[in-house]
Order: sequence, then structure tokens, then C-alpha cells
Amino acid sequence: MTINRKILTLDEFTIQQMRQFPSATGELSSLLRDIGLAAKRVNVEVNKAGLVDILGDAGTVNIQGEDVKKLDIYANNQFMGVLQHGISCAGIGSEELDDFVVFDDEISNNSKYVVQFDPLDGSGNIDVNISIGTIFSVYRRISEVGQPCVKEDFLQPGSRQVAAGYIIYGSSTMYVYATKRGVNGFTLDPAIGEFCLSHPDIKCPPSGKVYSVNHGNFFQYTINTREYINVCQKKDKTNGGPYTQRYIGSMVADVHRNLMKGGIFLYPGTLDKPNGKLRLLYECNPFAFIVEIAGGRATDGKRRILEIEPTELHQRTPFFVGSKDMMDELDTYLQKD
Ligand code: P6P
Repeated sequence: MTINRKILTLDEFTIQQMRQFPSATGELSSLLRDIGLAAKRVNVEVNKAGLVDILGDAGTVNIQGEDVKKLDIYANNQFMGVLQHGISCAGIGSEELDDFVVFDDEISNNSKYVVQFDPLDGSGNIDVNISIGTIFSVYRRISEVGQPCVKEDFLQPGSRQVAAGYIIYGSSTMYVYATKRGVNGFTLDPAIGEFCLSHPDIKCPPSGKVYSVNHGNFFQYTINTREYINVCQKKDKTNGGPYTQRYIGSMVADVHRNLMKGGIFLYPGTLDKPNGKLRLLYECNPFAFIVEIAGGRATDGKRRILEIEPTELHQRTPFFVGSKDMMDELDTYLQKD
């Protein structure tokens, strides 16, 4: 029975999806709802970040060598907390934690999934009120259910993700997640405190007119990457342009915009950092999964992001993601590297 209501909440939608599979245990639906709960709690703090003394560096430095702001810690603890006290997650990996965390209690050890997340991506923008986000990735564990999860559960290729998603804390707060069945977006309705289905079955337009890259690194990129960027600048009405350059230094916001409107996001390797800056497991894999399910593509310049066999929790990768036709054109340049 489909709930005959114009607006479906996240809870109603995930339950409706689960009911279509009578054999489903409901663990994934429950996990996705848990993430929604943590996102609502983080959203409250993000929205008042300018008002309370939650801003400012927490005085610690994370594995990325970046100053950790108090909201990063708060967000990390919120997502870890709901997953640890839920019924679906055996353990987590986080940008804010050097190693993965095994929840190691009877319920958690009997859970099917592990989750990796960047609790607050773009946190350098917190103090200047630019959109930031949470990114997450869900895998079915490969270790024996009933036992504590192990490191191999977290080092699976992105193609084995069961679900992935992000929350963007922007002009509105939106929760977007993908499973193999599609990508759906839910906008937080503050009046009822629920995420409501606002963007069903999101598809990435096959092309667009936006390219997103940090031009400040231009002379650090390979010759072929620079050639592609020059091509973007020369586009006009005769060859699919003109293009606009949009880059706000917050990956969730940049990729979300390009997913919705069409476009391409590039974070290439540079001469001194050939693997670039972005993290494979909890930044690139989730977005690669989401964008591919929506009809786009994601590579490291040579191969599908989702085919990369991870070796470390915090490994970096060059990252190119977006509309299929734009990615196909990019390939003709990067394959020459
Ligand atoms: P740069 C934010 O720190 C982040 O991880 C992504 O959200 C963003 O796309 C990227 O780094 C921006 O990096 O080097 O261009 O400032």
C-alpha cells in the first residue's frame, strides 16, 4: 500500500521502500533514518554557529593536519552516536578519527553494515557562513556477522557501496541519498522537524555549462588538465558553451549544484600532491556512487573511482565528477597524461 500523501517524510519513504522488499530486514532503512536524526541535530548547531561559542578551533589537529573546529567534533560525535546506538551498524570510519571504530557490542556485532563519513566537509567555511555538508558511505560488511567488524570491512571498492549520501547545510538543509534504485532528495521542513521528499529520482543532466576547479592551482596541474581548463574557458555558443566557472571551496555544495543542474567538478592532482587533496573513502566514493546512479560519471583521471581498491582509510585521489558528456570530453584530454 502506498501512503497517499503529497509529501512523504524520510521515515515514510524509507519504510515504503523497505515494504517493497518483504525479505528486507529494515536495517538499511533504520540506518538512513538514524543519519537523518543526527543531521537534524547538526543542522541546529550549524544554523546558530555564529551565535554561540561553538565556533573557533577546538585546539586540536586532525589526521589531515587541519585545525579542527568545534563543530567538526560535535558533528562527528552526533553521527557516531546515532550509529553506535542504532541496530544497523557494526562500526564507523571518519575523517575526524585516525582509525576506524569497532562498536563491539552484541547488537552492533550482529549488524550488517559499516559506515564511513566526513562529518562536516568544508568546515573551513563555517566561520563565513558558506554552505557545508556531511558525506557518508554505507557498505555491507565482509567479515562474519556476529563478530566485531575489521579493517577490511572499510577497505572495499566504492562499487560495493549499498548506499551513499550527503546532507547540505545551506539556504535549506537537504538530505540526498542513493541506493542502486535511485537518488532521492529530502528537504528539512523546520515546521515539523522532518526531512520531506522534495527531489524524487534525481538525474544528473548529461551536460551542463558549469565547470568547478580551483584556478589558484592551475600551474600545478598537468599540461593536459590545463588544456582542458583552457577549453572550458574558450567554449561559446558554437561548441556547447559558454561555460561559467563556479567553485566555492565546499565540495558538497559544488557537487550538489552540478548534480542538479549539470556540470563538472575537478580536483586534480598537482605537481607536489599527485593524488590531490580529496579522500577516496568518505568524499569521492560516496559522490561517485551518487552521481553514477544519477547518470553521471566519476574518475580519478584514468579509471572509475568506484573501481579503486583502497589500501588506507585516509588515502587521497584525484577526483573528476559530473555530467556524462562533459566527463567524456574531459577523458579525451586526461587519457593523454
Ligand atoms: P581547495 C574543503 O576543505 C574540501 O575538502 C572540499 O570540500 C573542497 O572542495 C576542497 O577541500 C577545497 O579545496 O584546495 O580548493 O581550497
